[in-house]
Amino acid sequence: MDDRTMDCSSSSYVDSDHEHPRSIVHIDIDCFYAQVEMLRSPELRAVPLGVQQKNFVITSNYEARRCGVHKCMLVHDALKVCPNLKLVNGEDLQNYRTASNKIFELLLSWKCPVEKLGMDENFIDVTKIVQEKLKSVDVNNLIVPGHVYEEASANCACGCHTRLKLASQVAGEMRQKIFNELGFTTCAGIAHNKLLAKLICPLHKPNDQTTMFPEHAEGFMSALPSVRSIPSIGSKTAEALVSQKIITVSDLQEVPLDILKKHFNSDMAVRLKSLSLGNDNTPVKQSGKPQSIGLEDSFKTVSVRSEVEEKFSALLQRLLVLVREDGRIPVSLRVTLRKKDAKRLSSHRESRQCQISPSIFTISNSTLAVTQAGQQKLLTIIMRLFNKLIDLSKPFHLTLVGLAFTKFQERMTGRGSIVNYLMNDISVQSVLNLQSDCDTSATSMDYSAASPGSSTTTDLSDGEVEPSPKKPKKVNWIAKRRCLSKGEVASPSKLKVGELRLNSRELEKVSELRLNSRDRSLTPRASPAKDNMSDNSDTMKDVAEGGICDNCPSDVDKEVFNALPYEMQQELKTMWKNPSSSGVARSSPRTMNKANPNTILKYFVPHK
Ligand code: DCP
Ligand code: MG
Ligand code: MG
Repeated sequence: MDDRTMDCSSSSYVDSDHEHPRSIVHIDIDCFYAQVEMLRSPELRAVPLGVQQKNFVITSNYEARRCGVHKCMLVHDALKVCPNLKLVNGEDLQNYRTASNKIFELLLSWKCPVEKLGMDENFIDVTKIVQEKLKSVDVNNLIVPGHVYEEASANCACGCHTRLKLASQVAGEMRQKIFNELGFTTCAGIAHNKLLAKLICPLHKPNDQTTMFPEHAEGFMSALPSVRSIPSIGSKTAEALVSQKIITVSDLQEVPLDILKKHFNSDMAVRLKSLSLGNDNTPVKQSGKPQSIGLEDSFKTVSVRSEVEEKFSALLQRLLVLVREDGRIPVSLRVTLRKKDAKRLSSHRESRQCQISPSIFTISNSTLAVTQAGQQKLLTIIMRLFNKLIDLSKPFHLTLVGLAFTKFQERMTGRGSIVNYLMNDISVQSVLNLQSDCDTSATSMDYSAASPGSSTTTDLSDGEVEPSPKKPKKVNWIAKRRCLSKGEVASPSKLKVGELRLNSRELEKVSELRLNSRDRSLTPRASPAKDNMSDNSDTMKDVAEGGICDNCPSDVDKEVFNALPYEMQQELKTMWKNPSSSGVARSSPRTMNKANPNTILKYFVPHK
């Protein structure tokens, strides 16, 4: 099949004036949860398998489907049609999420936009890859893997047939790689837009793919039985359409736009019409990390506080696993309840959220973690939010509890981040723990405190939220330094190696350092005349206040220096006295080469 048009030079293919310029792949994993279970326990491959949540078989392997078990079937009914159905519990979504993320990450390796849709679907815009391929392939002999939806009737002048054939090959490569590296079989749809790619994806299930050329779009759409078959038409829009006797997609194709505009706003009417004809210009939006990470548990009814606490505790355990995988530090927590209204015989949801201290979380070996005490603290916060939502003096009936972390503090990583320094150098942890330890007790020097009992305790009693991490209290460095300076200098031996707590206030201290360095540079860079440190006496002078910064260079911000822990001050002093001994010349930190150690000095650089 040669669909090469007369003017299909390579360059004309990439012309954005093309009528059908894009090549979109939609990939859906076959019987996703069931495949995850079969990959974990290969013996399940040979038997009809159902994945159970509550009383439902939410999915099943194809062996079970052949026996008549279908998605979202009642367990009772599934066992009737398939008595030897093996059931596994699928209520813990952790393994499914992990698999989903691995598939997404693998697709990213093609370096084109990937949009994740739910757990087991991804859109990939392969337009650019196809453009590249066009430069090197013989377009006369292209083989299309899998199926083609109807044979191509006529060549499209824009050259899309060739592009879609190449896109189909890319889809085949992607599916093969997913199988080779992760073991999952998949289906794919290949078309010139997202709508069609998604709709044709399941036409040949399992483990196959389907390509559609644009001229078949309208005919394909007209055969869809219900307007709900169009993914972006939700229940409310469908209801509104049905109320106008627009039931099938064919009805929608035929109804005059003017009539539609009487019932929907103009943009919506045009969009509905367009979708019915198989047109969809929405881009593949690169997926990032989710805005919130949450879990819910529904049940018949819970009316006792202690039971609610148990539910939340179990939910929290599972949620923390997800947060650890995500890697971001949560700073906001939301509690959701579904209350049964006995009078109205209906249920409704209510939520309450509050900010939480990032210091509840620890980073150990680059992994986010929460200590037992931290977990207890979170549970306390959760139950306080619960108390705000429920009047405990009256009976209550809940049918769902939910927990979600809704805002996150990005962990600062990368070569330029001070976190690198902090993560590598034990002594710096005292800086980070300074505030909470001082606040807790002036004598407490237990820096192992990934510190449950520290001042980071979320106090919801007053206005129910902690001070916002975005607007931290101004930290009085001098006061904190005093807390440390009573001969109770932070001892590295008391620090837990690798455990690092960064909260926003602590990070702000770091930025304060940087800000100060901008105005009164700690580095001699701003003071070229003092670059030569061979004669310390010229460049250092005593500081009366506190008697701490003796022999500091004159261009050093004393306040900042005094607020540093003892070890760090010593390190700095040693370097100032003898720059070569530490391998860090007292020239600009920016000029340090790779051989130089990771030192706090390199973070004292004025921002440009
Ligand atoms: N799922 C769910 N609840 C539903 C439908 C699905 O929890 N009502 C879960 C189980 C599925 C997964 O989402 O494995 C993906 O949904 P799909 O619709 O893609 O179904 P499958 O991947 O299981 O099967 P298929 O081979 O038809 O894609
Ligand atoms: Mg699927
Ligand atoms: Mg799916």
